[in-house]
Amino acid sequence: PPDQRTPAEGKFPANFLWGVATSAYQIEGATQEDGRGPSIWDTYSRIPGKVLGGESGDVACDHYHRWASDLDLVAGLNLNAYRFSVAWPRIMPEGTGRVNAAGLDFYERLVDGALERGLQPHVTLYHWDLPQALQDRGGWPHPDMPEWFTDYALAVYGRLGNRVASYATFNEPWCTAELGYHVGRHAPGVQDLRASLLASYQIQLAHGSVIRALRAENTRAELGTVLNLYPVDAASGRAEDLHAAQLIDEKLNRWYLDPIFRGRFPAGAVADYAEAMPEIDLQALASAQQPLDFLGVNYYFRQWVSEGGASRAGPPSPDAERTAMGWEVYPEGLHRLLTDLHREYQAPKYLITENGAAFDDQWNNGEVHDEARTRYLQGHLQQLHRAIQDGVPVGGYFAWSLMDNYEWAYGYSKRFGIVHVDYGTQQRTLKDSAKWYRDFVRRQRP
Ligand code: PNW
Repeated sequence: PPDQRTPAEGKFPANFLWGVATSAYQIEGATQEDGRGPSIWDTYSRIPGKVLGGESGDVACDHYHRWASDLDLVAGLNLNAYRFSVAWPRIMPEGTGRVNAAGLDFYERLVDGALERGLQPHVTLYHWDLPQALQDRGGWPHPDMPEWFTDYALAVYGRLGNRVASYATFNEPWCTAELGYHVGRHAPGVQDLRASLLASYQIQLAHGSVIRALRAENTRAELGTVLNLYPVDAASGRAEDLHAAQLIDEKLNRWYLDPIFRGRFPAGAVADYAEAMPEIDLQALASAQQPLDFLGVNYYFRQWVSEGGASRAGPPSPDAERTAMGWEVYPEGLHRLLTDLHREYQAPKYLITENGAAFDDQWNNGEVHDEARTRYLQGHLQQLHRAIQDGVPVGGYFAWSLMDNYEWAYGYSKRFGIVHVDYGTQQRTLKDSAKWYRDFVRRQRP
């Protein structure tokens, strides 16, 4: 790999967490094993036309069988933390009631395996794989979801307990509500704004309920949640564009931040949604505001907004570098996002729970020279360092992702890994970006 030690490479705090992130459905495979029940992604991926190439997570990276060597890979990168998610359908195949011990066994092996290798386990309780049985009863808009989710969370906590360093309730609830229940580009594929607003409301209550339930257990693990957040820019200085940008900021960012930090939805978005708003008790959102130990931030790109709405493409800088997803590469956005966020909400701590990029990698004789991804990581780490220097309490960074995996509606066509996966043989190959990250972390850690 090219020499990457920049003169600007600063020192991160001594106890900083260096990790990689994954999620269950995207890597595990083994969807029929050890009593796992079906999830909404097993169902959705089989609907013709929904997922590119009709691909599913049936096999994915076969991580369910390769977890031990995958943890070796993580440890080999000099990291000290690993973020993964627990699949609800493995723990409760019917969504509620009966607990499947074999499912808990798997995550217990994974947690102990991580600890043995010096990796702090960071668990996400919900990363989009809802048990199909619960979707059959209505899914996230259902008023009993907070209670069902809490039962599930307590089953996970009951087994993994304080061996886990942190529990996040949700990964990117915007994606669940908006992509899953409004535009229908994610499972369960519903297209109904009212249902999506109701889903986001029940998710907030479910978050609050789980945090309260785990606090009542006197857990020593840190508790938080994970949001996908974006700096928002108006496409021009026109009043219409500025107004549209403000509204998008409320619908995308603050719709998820305000309930957990202030116990309410942002007023501008509520007013704009008026016609579609379901009959809900907005006062009850107060219960979503529970003291958190950390906020997980997933940062990928910024939103450019004009009167017509948001677009990830963005008119004003057509020359900006883009990833294979079409997402603008904008490292300064991470500094901007964190400093703005901290000014507004003052979370006690932030974890960068995801940051990374898909590029069209070329595997060649056991090497992948992914210079663009290496530059991406380096640029974002530099901006993260600046944010810390400017006083934002960031405790860790998790690159998305450990390895190429099932990129939802894009199937296996988009590769976010710092480790390459050959899906024919399941062979793992460190890309240059993984080697760069490994060496960077080595220079950081004592
Ligand atoms: C996140 N968007 O998803 C997820 O947490 C990961 O599971 C996923 O693989 C990763 O980012 C890369 O996509 C997102 O449209 C999906 O803005 C969509 C968006 C953002 C994040």
